[in-house]
Amino acid sequence: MILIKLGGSVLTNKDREYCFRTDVVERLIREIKKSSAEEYIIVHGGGSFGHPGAEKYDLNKENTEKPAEGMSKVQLDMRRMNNHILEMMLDEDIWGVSIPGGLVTIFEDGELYELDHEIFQRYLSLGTVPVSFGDVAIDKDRRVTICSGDDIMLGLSSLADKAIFVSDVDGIYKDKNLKDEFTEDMLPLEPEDLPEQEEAIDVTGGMNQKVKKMVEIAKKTETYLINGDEKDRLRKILNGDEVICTEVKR
Ligand code: IP8
Repeated sequence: MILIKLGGSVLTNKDREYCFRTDVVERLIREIKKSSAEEYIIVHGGGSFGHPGAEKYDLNKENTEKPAEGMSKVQLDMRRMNNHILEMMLDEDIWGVSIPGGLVTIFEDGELYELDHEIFQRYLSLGTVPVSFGDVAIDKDRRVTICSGDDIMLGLSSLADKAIFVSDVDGIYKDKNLKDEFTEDMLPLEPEDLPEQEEAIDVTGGMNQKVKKMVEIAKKTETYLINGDEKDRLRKILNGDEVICTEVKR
């Protein structure tokens, strides 16, 4: 099974709320369809659907003043985004089924505590493609928190043969150089290592936190970060071909 994370930065226009980069999303779905990948799970991020609301309601902080209102509104935003992606998948005859991240996870003080693998396996065995996504989730300590798509990737990593993160950059840079391989000892990244786009909205933590999670995932399965803005990279890496990317290693 291959895990594919479609990052919010590649799926949406970060400068406009609720705005899909429709051509890019459609192309990425076509690339998955045309690839040789047979069994896979798609996880998508929040981009300009999920992040503005999560930030507004402080859902990623220890205290949020309006947990119920925030949960209800941000949940709805993410489900709208997810429905749209499922519709685009249906147009390509990919039988996606929605598995909201917030309903299959429990968090403890902002960290993933538990993820229900079994539900994903059941849907896979039906021949469907589970499509999970960053969401608002229950937290044992904080009441609510944000479950990022990366948390879902981490929770599913032990089931996967490969985990592919599709972003809008070629890979991870260190000292201004794109790294073919990235290992834990290369952390932390400094501000000059980050592409300018990273300044945009991202409540689920900066690049360092993301890369730390990728290192954790790399302990369980092969882990790659690729640029989804470049045509055919997703299809090629799914086929096992070499592409410009960073492989994160334990
Ligand atoms: O974009 C965040 O998921 P991510 C989801 O994978 C929400 O970090 C609701 C902001």
